[in-house]
Amino acid sequence: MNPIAIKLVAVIAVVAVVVAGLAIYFNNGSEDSSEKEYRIDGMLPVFGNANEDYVINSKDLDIIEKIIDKKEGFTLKEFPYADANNDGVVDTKDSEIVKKVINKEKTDVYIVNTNFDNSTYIDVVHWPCKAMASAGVSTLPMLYKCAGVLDFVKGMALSEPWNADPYMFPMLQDFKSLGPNMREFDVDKIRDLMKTDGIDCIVCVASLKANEETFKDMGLSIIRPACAAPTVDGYTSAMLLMGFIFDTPTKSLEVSEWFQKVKDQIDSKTKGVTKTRALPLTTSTSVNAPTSSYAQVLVTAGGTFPKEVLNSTASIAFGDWVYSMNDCDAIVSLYSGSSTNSWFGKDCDVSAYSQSILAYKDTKMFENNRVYIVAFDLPMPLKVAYTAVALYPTLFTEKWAEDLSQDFYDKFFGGNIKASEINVFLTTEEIKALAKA
Ligand SMILES: [Ca+2]
Ligand SMILES: [Ca+2]
Repeated sequence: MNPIAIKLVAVIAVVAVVVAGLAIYFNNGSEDSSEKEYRIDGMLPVFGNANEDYVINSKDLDIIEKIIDKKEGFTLKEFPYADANNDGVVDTKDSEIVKKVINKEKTDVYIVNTNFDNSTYIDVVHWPCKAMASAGVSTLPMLYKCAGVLDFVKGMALSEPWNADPYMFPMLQDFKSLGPNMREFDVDKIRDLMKTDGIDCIVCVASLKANEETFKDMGLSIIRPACAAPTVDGYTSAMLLMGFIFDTPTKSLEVSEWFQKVKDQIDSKTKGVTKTRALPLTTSTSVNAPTSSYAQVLVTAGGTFPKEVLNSTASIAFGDWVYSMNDCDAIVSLYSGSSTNSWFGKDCDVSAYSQSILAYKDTKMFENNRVYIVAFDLPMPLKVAYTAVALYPTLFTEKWAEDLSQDFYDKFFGGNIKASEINVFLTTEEIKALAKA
């Protein structure tokens, strides 16, 4: 049977169901992700996903039809994501959209976009998308790689020096910038890329300024995934959104579930254990605000913050207070690599990080052998795993994180990375050796 015939059968089946008023199980063709059961803290942030799980499938259609039929317990209030076209009511327009998604037909869908400050808003996407222009913010390529959508990137807005890791992203090294910097796009360059590469969406994190409406008028969809989210919930939402946008959900589901399993291991091992209080650093001279995505990695890894910084919503400059802290157990420095000194290269020169040590080498945490450097550029699930090693060295070993990393690279990055050959985590011992050198 050819694809068109299969689609026709599916449409006829839908009609038959509406007539018979029975639930139906849809076959989504070659994609089996809607049939496998997953258990993940998080959801696909797309309207039409009425049951707020990880996919849009017949279960969502079932809920929408029950709301339309006024079945007891089925209301828009109970299922806010049932309103697929975001017009405030649930009717056949919503079921039509969900049927089109299930049958992989073009339709407009409404997604939840995340702004740079983590606030969200709803926007329309002409689904499914085929190719994207991307902002050059470093967290986006890693998001694409984890979600399995890197191949859909046809161009990027870049700032000099372009910092995409050459080991992790060789395919992104030859792009000419689509705009004046990593967050902005020139209309003419985008128009050219629409012609040459068929891009139909822009994925970004920050404001596109006045250009955003122009791009929408050109027919482009604007997508803002929560690219730095350190929680399973947030990470999953970003992963699933990217998988959904390009109608390639399987890898995004697998990677989300993988992260959930790591989080479950951390939670079960740290249950009942006094939480480690740590200072989150990314640079040598300031502490990240506990509310920031950078710092929240520590919370996902089971830690908390010392009282001196606990209530701060902005980053905090280093001062004498750091050297007189009595209630801080550890320092975790999340340190970014560079294109010329990548954490993912076997030849990574870790002495580049010795400068940051000067800031904290007179602290009690350093004296107590409780400072660590974790590669900021790691995929989020691995960053969380290594942070757990730093926070709870008696519960989690570096070998545990390394074995997890190998499993992750094998499953999601094609298996050509050897976790044992790259040095993405520095213990106090290693840091002290660096400080002496
Ligand atoms: Ca669903
Ligand atoms: Ca509606």
